[in-house]
Amino acid sequence: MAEYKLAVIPGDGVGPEVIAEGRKAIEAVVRGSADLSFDYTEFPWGSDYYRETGRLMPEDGLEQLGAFDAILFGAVGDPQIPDHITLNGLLLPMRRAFDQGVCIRPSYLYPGVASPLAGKQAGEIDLVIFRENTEGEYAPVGGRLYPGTGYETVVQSNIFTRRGTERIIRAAFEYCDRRDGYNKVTSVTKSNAQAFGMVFWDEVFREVAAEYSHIQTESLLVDRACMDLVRWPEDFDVMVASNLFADILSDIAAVVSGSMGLAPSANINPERQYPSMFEPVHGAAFDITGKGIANPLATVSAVAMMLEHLGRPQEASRVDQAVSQCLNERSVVTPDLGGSATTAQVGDEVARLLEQG
Ligand code: GGG
Repeated sequence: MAEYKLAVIPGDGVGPEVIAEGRKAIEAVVRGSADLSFDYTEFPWGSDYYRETGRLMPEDGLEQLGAFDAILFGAVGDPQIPDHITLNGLLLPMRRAFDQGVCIRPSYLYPGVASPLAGKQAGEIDLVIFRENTEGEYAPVGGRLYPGTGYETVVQSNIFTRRGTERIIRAAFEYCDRRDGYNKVTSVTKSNAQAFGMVFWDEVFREVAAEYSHIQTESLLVDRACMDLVRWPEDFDVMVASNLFADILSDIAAVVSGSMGLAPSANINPERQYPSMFEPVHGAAFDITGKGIANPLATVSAVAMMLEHLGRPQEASRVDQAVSQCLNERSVVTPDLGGSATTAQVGDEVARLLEQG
């Protein structure tokens, strides 16, 4: 019997609503499996915790999380607290402390889901974005001098290390190599303007690409990549980009594939020295918090990515199939997909499909 220790951080906004449904999917998988169990520990961290304690998580929060096999995370963000405080107090420290340098964000146009782009058929959009996840534009390096004066000076530095850059690019090629039907890796930078970090990124991309000469490669400037993701998303297999660029590109990829509510992500520590973290790409979504209409399928798909990472590919595939079937049947889908089901009804439907096999 394999028992995994799972840290669950529902977080803010719709986070607790979608995490509850992710847990239903895990429990349905466990019920259908003779040799799998999860021991959950839920942490009440996030913006309410900040209001009570002045911190998004306790001082030893990362130390506590370090003992788990994986982390399932909901969302962070609060209308009353500046976003740079919430993000830097919980989500980004986890990604950095656990060296989760490889963020994987798949986008797929499922049967039953309409793309906002005219004429796109199911399966036509099928791409995976590899996001460098611990450095780049998100590095907490900078400072502010003479605030409030006419001499106010602000520095925000991008950091690109050879280890981090090579690791994410190599992960993108390895994934492309493994995945049936994929044969192209597209690197996205802005090296015409960012003449240090991104010229370096382009060089590392060429070096790593040379080891995978059977895979097609392409280097695009980020403005061109954004245009192409909207007009020709079917042209992409794997995209690899810096922390900020890949974050933006993955939002575009999610909406052209039908909904932000379908986009999962895995924040992977490839060396498996620390727990990896699994979350929906979407944030706290204040506009729909408490209404019970958030789409939980991004979280359910993140659960599938977690099962795959934990070495349970069959269970992962069962969860993916349940998501696909739920979308294809279209009878129980949330309003973002044109339905009228609640978050809990979709979670129940996925659990039913999983149990029905
Ligand atoms: N579940 C993801 C989440 O809470 N996202 C909030 C956010 O602002 N994320 C920015 C990022 O992932 O870089």
